[in-house]
Amino acid sequence: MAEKPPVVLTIAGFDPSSGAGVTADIKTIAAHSCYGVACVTALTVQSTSGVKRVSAVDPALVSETLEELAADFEIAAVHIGMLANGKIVRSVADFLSRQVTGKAEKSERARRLNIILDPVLKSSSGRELLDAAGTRLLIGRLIPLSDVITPNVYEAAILTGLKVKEPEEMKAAAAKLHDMGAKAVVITGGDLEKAIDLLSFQSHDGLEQEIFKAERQRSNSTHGTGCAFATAMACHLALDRGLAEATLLAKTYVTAAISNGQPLGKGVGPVHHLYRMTQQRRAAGTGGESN
Ligand code: PXL
Repeated sequence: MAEKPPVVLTIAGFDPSSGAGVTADIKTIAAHSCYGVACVTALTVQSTSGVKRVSAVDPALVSETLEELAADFEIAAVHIGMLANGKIVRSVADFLSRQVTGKAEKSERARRLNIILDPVLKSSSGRELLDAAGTRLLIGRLIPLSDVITPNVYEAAILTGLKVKEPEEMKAAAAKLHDMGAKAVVITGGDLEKAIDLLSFQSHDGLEQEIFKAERQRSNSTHGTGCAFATAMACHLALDRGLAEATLLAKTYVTAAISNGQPLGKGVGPVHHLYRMTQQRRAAGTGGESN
């Protein structure tokens, strides 16, 4: 019988243009040969030209969905994206606390739950995707519960109150996030002049900080890069890869998803989450793209 794929749960908003949010995350999860399940936290009205409206889901619906999924599947990793408001953050934090305690009490063979938090605060078009109460609770409850947090430089600045642009500032912000309870931090700097990501974690030897560099790409297919990066990290951890390897592979995936982006929509187009399928079709000689 075929081996079972790891199950990756995404807790995120719905972007109907599928560049970001749960539908994009499911594509990313499928691209990594994992099985994706999703809990929707908010509906948004948006297209490639930006977010027009946000409507949060009933927090009780979020709690029930999460419990239903956890009762049915053995979840290997959780990706957390847009949460909209404080009540939803509380539902998610309560659920994850129960899961983490439950796993610790179960037999030592119970799979560990990898929790990846992408602290989504605003859309790139400037729309608020988490309210002030939500941000406070995310800091107080979700950061300490998570195994990895993946803020971009803007989110790292808001969460820490520090200026975050240069590599040295990224290192200082990561250190502050550790003081706030973060176990491992990846600050993504795709918007910087040199696309730099910083991985920071505590090891037996103390604080380890590693810079990952890539050339900044001039592309209009960048909608959903943050969601794709964090979800790819969740998949690699679900597949038992280490932190540094997961970071490198997730960065490579996002870079390729940007460079293979197709000109869809009138605004900032989506990354191509499933670019590997086209490559496989080309390699098999069955075509793929029309060009
Ligand atoms: O990229 C952040 C993001 C995450 N999740 C949803 C979004 C956005 C940005 O628009 O709409 C649902």
